[in-house]
Amino acid sequence: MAEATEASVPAPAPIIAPRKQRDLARAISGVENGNAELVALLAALGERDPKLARLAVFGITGPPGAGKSTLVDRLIEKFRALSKTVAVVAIDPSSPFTRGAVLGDRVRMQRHANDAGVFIRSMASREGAGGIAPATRDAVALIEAAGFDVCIIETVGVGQVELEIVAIADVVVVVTVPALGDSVQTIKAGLTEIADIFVVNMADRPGANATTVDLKHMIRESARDVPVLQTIANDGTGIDELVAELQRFELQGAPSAERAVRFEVVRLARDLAVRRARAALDSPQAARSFEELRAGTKTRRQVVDEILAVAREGEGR
Ligand SMILES: Nc1nc2c(ncn2[C@@H]2O[C@H](COP(=O)(O)OP(=O)(O)O)[C@@H](O)[C@H]2O)c(=O)[nH]1
Ligand SMILES: [Mg+2]
Repeated sequence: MAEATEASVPAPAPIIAPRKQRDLARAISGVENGNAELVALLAALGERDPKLARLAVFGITGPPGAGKSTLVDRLIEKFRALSKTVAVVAIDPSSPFTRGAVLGDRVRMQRHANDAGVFIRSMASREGAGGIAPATRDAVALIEAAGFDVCIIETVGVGQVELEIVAIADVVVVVTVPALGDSVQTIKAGLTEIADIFVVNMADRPGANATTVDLKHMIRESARDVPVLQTIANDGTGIDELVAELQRFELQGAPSAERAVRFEVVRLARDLAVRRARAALDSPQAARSFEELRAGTKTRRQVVDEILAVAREGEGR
């Protein structure tokens, strides 16, 4: 009896102090604007300590209009019901210069705006300049420092952006919709590689089962164990199953860690190579080579090789 009485008293919903929310929003603006001091501070704090890290980071990606934001809204609701605080970072690749909200997303998630256990932030992506990576990674570090339990990153599945999500998220969910034609050609090959979970949203539309079967077939070929779920984000159908899968992955202890490291190594190596090439282009040797190019005493190929040689000098270090 006593137990029943205790169980009937609802636990207070966990929140993040409004002051902290405001500070978090400011700090994220700081890293977005490249505040050097803040970025250095973050670097000093280091990566997430695997022993301390308790923030679960879920990436949700897929084509525009697939229902990602609607799904995220449902996930917020479920995680709140599980007494978890939730931060959402919506990456908007369509407007590289506008800070602030993607209007539709804001409207869809607005009902959580007064919940102090929820933090919602839109960030611009910087396609061509490292994509989402630097500022988003810092934002996630800040969200973790603020003490959130769950972070959901929504990205539109176009270009490089969705590939970079794997370097940040513990679990990547690829959202798709029933194919209009007779196959799932709409799913880009790259997306099957990064998906930990596939969601066929808009399962209320015709073709959902065929698309699910097609996806399962594709996955069987790739020999990876990727669950394929159906959801109707509009009415909440299938969301419990999605949350269960997300939590199952979480319990396994970030199986995507090795994959994240692989992506990160490639990304950092690329950045390093670009920095060296730029430095080589500004070197005295390059100035001499350009001089000879103008004078017509060296070919373009020779000049490229000379400058590349300068870039390579630093390789051993
Ligand atoms: N019929 C149907 N419509 C949906 C479903 N999920 C989302 N939508 C609608 O699809 C539109 C795009 O959703 P949105 O969440 O903004 O997609 P996003 O661009 O992927 O973030 C909205 O009008 C939603 O109401 C669903 O499961 N079934
Ligand atoms: Mg959206």
